[in-house]
Amino acid sequence: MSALKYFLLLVSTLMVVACSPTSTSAPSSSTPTPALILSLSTSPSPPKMGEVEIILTLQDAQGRVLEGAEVTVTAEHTDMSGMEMQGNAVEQGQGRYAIRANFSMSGNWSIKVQVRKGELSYQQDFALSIMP
Ligand SMILES: [Cu+2]
Repeated sequence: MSALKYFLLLVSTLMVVACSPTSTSAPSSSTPTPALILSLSTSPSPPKMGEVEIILTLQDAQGRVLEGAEVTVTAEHTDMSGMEMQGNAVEQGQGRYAIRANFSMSGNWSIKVQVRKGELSYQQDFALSIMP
C-alpha cells in the first residue's frame, strides 16, 4: 500500500516537471510541449547572399493561426562574432509574418525569432545557410 502511494507521488511529480512552462531566459528548440508552432521559410529558397525575405508562420499549440503578435527577428552570422541584424517582422495575415534582410555574407547564420503576444513569450532559433 505504501509502495503504491510512493509510486503515484513519483508519477505526479514527473508530470508537473513535464508541464512546467519553458523559461524565456533559457530558450530551447527541443521543448516537449511548445507554446507555439513556428515555421520559417525564405524567398529565395534556398537563401542566397543579398536580399532575402524571411517568412514566419505562427500557430498556437492547437494549430490555430496566431495573429496580432510582435515578432522580432535577429540574424547572427555564426561564423563571425558581432555581425548581427535585428528587426520586427510585418504581419501579413493568416499567421504569416515577414521581414527582409540583406545578407552581405554567405555561410552559417542563426535566426532567432522572438514572439510576444500578451502573456505569451516564445523564442526559437533556426539555423540558416546562406549560399554564395
Ligand atoms: Cu559575417
